[in-house]
Amino acid sequence: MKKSKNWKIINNSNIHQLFKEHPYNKKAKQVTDKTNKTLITAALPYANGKLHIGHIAGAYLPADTCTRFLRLKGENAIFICGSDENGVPITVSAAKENVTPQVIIDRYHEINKQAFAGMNINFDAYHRTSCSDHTEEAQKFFLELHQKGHVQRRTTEQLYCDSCERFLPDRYVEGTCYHCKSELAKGDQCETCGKMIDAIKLIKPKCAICGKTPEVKNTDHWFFRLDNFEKELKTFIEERPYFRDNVKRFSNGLLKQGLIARAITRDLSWGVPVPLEEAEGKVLYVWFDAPIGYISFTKKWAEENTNVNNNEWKDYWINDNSKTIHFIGKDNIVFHSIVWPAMLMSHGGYNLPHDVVANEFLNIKGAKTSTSRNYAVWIDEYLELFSADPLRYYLTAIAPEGSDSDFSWEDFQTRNNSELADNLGNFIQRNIAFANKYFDGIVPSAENLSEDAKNMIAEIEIAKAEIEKLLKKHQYKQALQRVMKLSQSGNQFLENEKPWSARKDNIKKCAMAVNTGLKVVEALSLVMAPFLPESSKTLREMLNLPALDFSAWNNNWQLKTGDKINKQTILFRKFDDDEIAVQAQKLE
Ligand code: B3M
Ligand code: ZN
Repeated sequence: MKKSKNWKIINNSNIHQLFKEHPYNKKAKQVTDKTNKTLITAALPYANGKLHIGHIAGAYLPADTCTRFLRLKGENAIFICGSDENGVPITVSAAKENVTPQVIIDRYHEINKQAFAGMNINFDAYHRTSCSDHTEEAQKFFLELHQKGHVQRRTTEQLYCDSCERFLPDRYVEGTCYHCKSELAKGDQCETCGKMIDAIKLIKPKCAICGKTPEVKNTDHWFFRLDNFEKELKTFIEERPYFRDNVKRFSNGLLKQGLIARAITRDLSWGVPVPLEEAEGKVLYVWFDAPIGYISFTKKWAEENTNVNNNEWKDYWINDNSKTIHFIGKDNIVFHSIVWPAMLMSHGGYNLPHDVVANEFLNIKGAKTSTSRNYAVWIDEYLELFSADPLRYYLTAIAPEGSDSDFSWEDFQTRNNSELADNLGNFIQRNIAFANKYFDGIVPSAENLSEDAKNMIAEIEIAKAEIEKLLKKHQYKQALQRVMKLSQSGNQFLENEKPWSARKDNIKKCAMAVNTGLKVVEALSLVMAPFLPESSKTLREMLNLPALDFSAWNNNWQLKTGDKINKQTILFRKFDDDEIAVQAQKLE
């Protein structure tokens, strides 16, 4: 049994910066509160390496944008995540560095937490699956399934390396994929085609530690009877027609092949020990214990953020009015739309996932990011030179929502300079500068609205409604495009009204234009907030408006004629060629 650690409980200082007054600071009711709740999760990153832009674009950024939007809408939403600290990749890294797995997970849990905070990806809880409370939760979950007869012991053939004197589960064996012939296949999944691998069938298998050819030996493992849930899973998928196409395609593909029982234990010393006497020396397969982290971390959140009865976790997991939305990358689809729901069905009592929002992959200049070849843009390195919002903007603007997409430093520079700075930043700057320069920073009155102004004010409501609709459908890329289109219309409005020349001969017309322009600026400070939280916060200060708080999306516009606003500051600086060239060079 892994010794229980007296882990320092992760402090929760990084609760959403936008909503200091977190709705959960209100005294939670003694009984669980059955109102609508939404639990947002993002795939638990392995604490085995640093985060790069592919991770952020894949799951964490859309999940954060979603949570921010739901809170602005007055939804009780919490964002739960944490480090995935079991599993073979960590022990392989530890062996290669000649350190303990604990050293690896402590290092990367901390680095990743900092990187998320630096990107303003704010979880309500960011825990770790090496904590004893997760171990106990996973063991309890396993015993429940075992007791219900959905876990079966079988003698299996496994690859064994006699020079390392150990069985070779999952990543401990590499070889050529028998589906697509790629040489990047591991013992559990092929990195190229994403298909599940039966290690015994690998072509030219070799031990990942010493490179020798392994032999086949018998060993007992416990299998989850996934096949028992085929019918329920078909219904589960059919009842979720709003699933993205990639989730439906992968899930229906697997269901058509027919489900088989899957081994959920491994011959490893690192991980959640299998809580059965006869399973000495075996641990739960990491993909069995990791999703249970969604539950154990929610419990931890309730302990740390609500009042003593700690029942609030049930508001999310045992409540017909609540929804769970899992954000993942496409390589995790099968685990989240088939295996995890079957585990929940088998356990019984818990809500099934309402949605599984899977992004495709983000490539760099047409090639797959590769940690091993250091072909990546690392978040910690990015944050040393740039702020979060330009990257949040760009990764949403090119999000791989329906197909793989491509990052390049040159495109990042172009879009920051021509869209963030020249469109959004410029529009905001001009309006605030006009109010300060022509009207001493006082919002001027708007009499005799021109046709343009009436249309502009109408477009504010139209744009806000369209953005809301797109966000509810997890179409973040299009929602952001609609934000930018509103700003573009604002710029066009100024070009038509020309307040800079109207001020000379028709100050009332100038005042009407500036008043209208400031209304668009206030609307932008709201609709940009889920995407660009830092810039929205700065803009609200410029407008001398209160910070956006819980359910601000439902409030009336606040800026009034006669209000005093502050001086403009630069929201988005332009990136020059050589600072970008230095970054692009690193990838060569
Ligand atoms: N640790 C990360 C990955 O496969 C994996 C996700 C677990 S979510 C429960 O990229
Ligand atoms: Zn070996």
